[in-house]
Amino acid sequence: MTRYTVTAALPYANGPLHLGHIAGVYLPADIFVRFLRLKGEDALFICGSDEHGAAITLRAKKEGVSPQEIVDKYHQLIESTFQLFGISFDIYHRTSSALHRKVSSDFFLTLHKNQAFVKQVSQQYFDETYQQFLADRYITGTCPKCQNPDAYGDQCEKCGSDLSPIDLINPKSTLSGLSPILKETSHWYLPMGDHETWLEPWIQEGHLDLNPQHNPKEWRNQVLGQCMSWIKEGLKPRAMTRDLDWGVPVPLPNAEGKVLYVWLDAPIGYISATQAWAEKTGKDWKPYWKKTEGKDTKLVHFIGKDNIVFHAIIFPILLKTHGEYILPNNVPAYEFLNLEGDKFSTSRNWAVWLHEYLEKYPTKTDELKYVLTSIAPENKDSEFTWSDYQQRVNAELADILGNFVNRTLVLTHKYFDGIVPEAGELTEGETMLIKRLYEFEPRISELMYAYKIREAQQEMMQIARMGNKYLADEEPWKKVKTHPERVPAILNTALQITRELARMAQIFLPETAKKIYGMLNLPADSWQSTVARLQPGHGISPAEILFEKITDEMVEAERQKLQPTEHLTNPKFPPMKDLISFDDFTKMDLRLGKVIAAQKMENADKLLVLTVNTGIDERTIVSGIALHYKAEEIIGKSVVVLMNLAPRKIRGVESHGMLLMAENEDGKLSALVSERGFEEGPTIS
Ligand code: B3M
Ligand code: ZN
Repeated sequence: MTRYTVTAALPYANGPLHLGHIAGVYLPADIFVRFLRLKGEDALFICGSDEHGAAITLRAKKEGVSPQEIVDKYHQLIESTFQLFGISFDIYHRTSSALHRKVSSDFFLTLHKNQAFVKQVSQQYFDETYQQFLADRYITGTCPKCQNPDAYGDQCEKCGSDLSPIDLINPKSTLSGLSPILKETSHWYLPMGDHETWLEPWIQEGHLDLNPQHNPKEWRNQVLGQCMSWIKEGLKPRAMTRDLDWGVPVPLPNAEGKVLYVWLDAPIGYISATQAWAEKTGKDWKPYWKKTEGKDTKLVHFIGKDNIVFHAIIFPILLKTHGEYILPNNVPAYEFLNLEGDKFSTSRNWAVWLHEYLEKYPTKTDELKYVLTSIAPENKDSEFTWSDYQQRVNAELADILGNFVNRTLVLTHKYFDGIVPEAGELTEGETMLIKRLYEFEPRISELMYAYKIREAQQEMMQIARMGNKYLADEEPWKKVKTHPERVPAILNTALQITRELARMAQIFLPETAKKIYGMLNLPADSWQSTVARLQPGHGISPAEILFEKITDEMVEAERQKLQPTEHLTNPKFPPMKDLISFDDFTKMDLRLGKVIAAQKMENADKLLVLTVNTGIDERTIVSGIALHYKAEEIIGKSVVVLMNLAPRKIRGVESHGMLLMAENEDGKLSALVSERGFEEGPTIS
């Protein structure tokens, strides 16, 4: 038995999960762990929410709430979605917990004691309006490598280059949209270049496991390739701290206002999550992480390809420098899944959200798992389309797997009252077929140990295909009349195939496997030895349909639902902002008010000071319309007023609310005055 610590990348708690996340991390990790457990390995499956970093604080700013509210909301949604989908984590933890703060602070202190960092003063971009340093996603600009105008301070999502804010051409603050200034600040840097000498051979060969039964020969090509190209370019020092007020505070003197870089604390989140699991279960966490207690433990990180450097280079440097920890045995990274011809995009609303799918189709989890594994982006990007989903469910799951199981069970009931018949004498073909049947498990196991999960699932389907073809060739429904003596052997054989199919399906299609075992009236089998044969005389339960066909209507409805917001743009106008909820909208109190007095603000070209009768009060509103309306022109007009905008002082005059105006292409403004005789006075709109 081998001990495995399997981690799945901690999702940022800043939005719901979509199918891209699932296909390229969580589902393959879950299948792998289910496999290890059935093989009798000691596997611990770790995940949790990543609740720090700019991904969270910027989302909070966008939604107008605190970072804590953001992580609480999305942590809950993500955790319950995983649970409904049947992802079998041993723990789903979170990095905003007190335990994580302690574990990551202690880890940092040990690194500091071991002289892992170099403290350096440098000039960094600073937003004067917001009084904040701008790292990572707080700054955007043009990528120096591919000219993408929307590259982030840490990375260009278009060409995948790793960037630093200083590299950006024409940098702009994400907070104010303005050009930043440079200001001095100090940070703790990880001199990654110092580690190249051991990293390179370790990545190339150091992880090789000499027991071929238990391990892949090597890391995936794209992981090796990415690591080698990083090392070839020369690893640069990287700051491991940030000037932010959200995160794990740097546990050193004179570090006020500084927190750990999210990519330092997040992987340590795997360790704190393991400790939380140990506390909960009364088990020991150390064998899953520490060299002394678990020197043969295999640490495996399932991740997306954009996380490779953090898991295959930076985290191993940290683990090794700390000194007490094992290093990863493998880092199976996935390429990206696309959706109906385009990239998944939260901001453009081009996504299939898992929680919405589960809400609508709560019983179709295995269908989705099957499709996502069939198209898993193991070696290259792949694509999800609804028609492909329909095709795979209908033509493969329903017509092959479901059909085979159903025919076998229905015929057993029909001809033998639901009692497994004696096999009697098998033909040569049947003896061969049974032999082949029990060769699937070792083959699937080998593929699974090599992280070839997509191929492993194809092998499982081969069992169903074999069974389906066998029944079609033998035609027991005809032989019952022509050669009735053959029928017991045929159905006995088909039932043995069904049981083996259920045994293999447990890792890919857990709900389906459960149903088949239920119909066979058997407890689930492990994968540790050849499965016991179904004994003659054993009574089975009634047959039920495993998979409903996916209708054209469902496919059409799902396609219709995908409405990218980008189709609503026109270069003449600014793009539409992110969607808001109906609740957000109803927070605005909009009314018609009548302008009863107006005068130009002194020394301000653009401002008028208005007095508006709103029906419930007369209020002062400072409005920037002086270039479009003369004071006397607007007096007496009815205008739409945003009533509950927080008061604001403009040039010393307190303004209560705002007038709604329309703006044309040339920037000309027009007051929105109502028609239909509502002009006379204040009205609720
Ligand atoms: N939160 C980044 C991502 O979702 C990230 C992974 C952390 S794993 C320690 O791409
Ligand atoms: Zn680029």
